[in-house]
Amino acid sequence: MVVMITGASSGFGAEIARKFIHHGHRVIGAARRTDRLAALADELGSAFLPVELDVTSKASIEQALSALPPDWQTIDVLINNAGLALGLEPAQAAHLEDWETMIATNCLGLVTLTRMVLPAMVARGHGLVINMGSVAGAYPYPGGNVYGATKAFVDQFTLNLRADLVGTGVRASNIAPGMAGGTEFSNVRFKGDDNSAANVYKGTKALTAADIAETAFWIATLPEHININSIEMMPSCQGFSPFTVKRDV
Ligand code: NDP
Ligand code: 8X3
Repeated sequence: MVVMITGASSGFGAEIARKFIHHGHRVIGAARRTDRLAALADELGSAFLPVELDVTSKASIEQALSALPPDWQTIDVLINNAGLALGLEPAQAAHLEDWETMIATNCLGLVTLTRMVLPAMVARGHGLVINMGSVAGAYPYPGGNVYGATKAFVDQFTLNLRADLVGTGVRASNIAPGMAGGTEFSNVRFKGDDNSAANVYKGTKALTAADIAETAFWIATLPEHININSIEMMPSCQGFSPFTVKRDV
């Protein structure tokens, strides 16, 4: 299979690339940081094709897809993994630019690339789109405001893809992980405040990128008559918040 993975320069994306390549598949690894992609290419060899891509730019997506070498143009699996959370402030204090970047990356970037890759999958009667959602798309938490809303979008977009693609041979799945450590997610969220980022995982046994890679690989290697619509997964140490109750006492 040829698997295109966005956000392959770090975290889940890099580990998903390793997983598929170790099982004999080829991976187009896309991200903005080409130095990271080059290091991964050194590690993984010719089965890994590094591609510079900014999902927030339609022109960048078009350029990346049109520049694929002929024997890499048949994308069997698209894994829309690139994404980010920025900030944890309450809505009334959050930065609008952070909200714009999250929507541009997690929503607009994901649908743009999907729209460009889908027609060839449908024409071939074969393909799979895996979108990276989050438990934040299903459960609210303080400061989750727009990040959670973008992941709810990813969840519903995936289900609506299913509605459109039924009978075409093209499948769509949403993976919604809870807290996962060992990636740059929290470093990005806290904008380089690595102490705050590390504190998120203190005393926990969080999910790992390898756990997510295992799940993505499982979904992609099931027989084609099976479509996993959505998988929600958490580390055993994570649960649900109680409702907030403001009492006037
Ligand atoms: P990382 O920060 O380690 O990886 C994020 C990846 O997204 C990087 O490779 C980054 O590459 C890429 N990316 C960000 N913006 C863009 C862009 N504009 N264009 C192309 N690539 C971009 O985080 P994770 O691996 O933890 O997260 C991966 C996905 O999983 C995200 O969608 C995240 O929301 C989701 N998720 C994470 C969880 C967690 O707890 N870690 C839990 C649930 C979901 P580069 O900067 O080089 O462009
Ligand atoms: C990442 C998990 O709980 O930080 O999507 O939102 S969480």
